[in-house]
Amino acid sequence: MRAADEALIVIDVQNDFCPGGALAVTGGDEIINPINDLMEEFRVVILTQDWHPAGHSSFASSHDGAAPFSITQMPYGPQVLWPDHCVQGSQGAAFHAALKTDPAQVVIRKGFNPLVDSYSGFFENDHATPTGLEGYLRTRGVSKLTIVGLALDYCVNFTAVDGAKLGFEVTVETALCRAIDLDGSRNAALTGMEKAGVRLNG
Ligand code: VGL
Ligand code: ZN
Repeated sequence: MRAADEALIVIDVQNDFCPGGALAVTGGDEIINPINDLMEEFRVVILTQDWHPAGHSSFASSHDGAAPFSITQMPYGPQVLWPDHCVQGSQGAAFHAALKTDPAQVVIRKGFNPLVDSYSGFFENDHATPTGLEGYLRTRGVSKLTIVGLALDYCVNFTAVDGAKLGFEVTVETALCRAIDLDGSRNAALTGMEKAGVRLNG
């Protein structure tokens, strides 16, 4: 069993990010069984869930003529426009049926603000609006984070870098993540995480 100050954060293991989903990540379902096993080692287990209202501003379909995976400028900076995914209450937004959700004490939903995307479990993409995750972790006495899940180059990456910036000791188990890999985003994320002081394991 891990120490009481260690938390496992499982990022976005949802149907839409697994094969057959609206924003499928190659091999996204391969990491589920090992994540289930890893959850048993941790006293503090948190799941995140991408949770967008229909018509969310991060969807290409909300921007006239925009192609999925193109980039637009939002008031808070550049934003990739995604296929519609993880719409609140949809089957695509549900956790993959193979993921054991029972060991988790809390689910952090993110991306629910219609005008702002949220990759990180800690802050919306304005890098300012908190989700409450930091307070939850601190009040439970957590100082070390292990992060796994989908996608390595977006939500895992942003959560890990924000966690390190906030002063947590962060490890990403790369074998328990899969990437979207848009224009080299996987390598860029690995480099960025290392620069931020995130430990990459596996
Ligand atoms: C994610 C793109 C859009 C993720 C979420 O979970 O990495 N990526 N929404
Ligand atoms: Zn999303």
